[in-house]
Amino acid sequence: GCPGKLMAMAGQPSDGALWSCVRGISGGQPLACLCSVCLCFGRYSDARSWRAYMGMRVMNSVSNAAATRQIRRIVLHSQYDQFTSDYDIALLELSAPVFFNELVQPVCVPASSHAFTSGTSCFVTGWGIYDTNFIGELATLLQEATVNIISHNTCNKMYDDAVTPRMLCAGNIQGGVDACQGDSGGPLVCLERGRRWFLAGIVSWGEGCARQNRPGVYTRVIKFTDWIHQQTKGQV
Ligand code: 4AZ
Repeated sequence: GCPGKLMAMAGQPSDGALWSCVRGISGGQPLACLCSVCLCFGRYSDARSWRAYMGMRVMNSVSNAAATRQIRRIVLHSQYDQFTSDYDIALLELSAPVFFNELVQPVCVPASSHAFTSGTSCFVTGWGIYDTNFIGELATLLQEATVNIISHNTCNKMYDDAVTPRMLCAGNIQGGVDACQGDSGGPLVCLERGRRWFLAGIVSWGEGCARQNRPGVYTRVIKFTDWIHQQTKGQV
């Protein structure tokens, strides 16, 4: 699981994830604060009905969360398309800063010029369906899977050109490893230069789960770097 791998960085305030990245804090696998619009915030867009629970490993064990915050603001991407899943991203602004510790860590937002190389092994985490033989069965403990970045061209061939420039594919061409239903909105993170964790993608869609030639499709975060900075106006 992800939290157990995190390195301790006690007491650093989160007044800027980029600040933290610059300082090289991201030593472990973090939880992402970006979310996909899919199923989530379009239908339930009232910020008052949401909470952010951080540093959790057991699903829904909210009383064990390392930190809890109310949500001040939800920013949906205005170009989100529910039919194609294009622009599948939303931002949640926390009501108050959080202090980083061994369970709560920031993740770097990649520069828009950042290239996540095809073939690189990255990690996706979530409490979604973990066995396609038990459809509907969610995980109790946070799960982590290793998935490889797949080139845009290769992926578009497998998906009949449904993969837009705002999407990034990762998985295992042979099948067997993937994100699945319930993982949506979760982070696809890559350790770059053995040093810092970057948010390469956000779980978005795929044809089934873990099928051969049907890799997971993620929101391509580098396409939203400028949008993220605009929406957060230097707060991040
Ligand atoms: C979903 O429905 C979903 N195999 C998420 C990820 C994938 C497929 C479906 C990728 O939330």
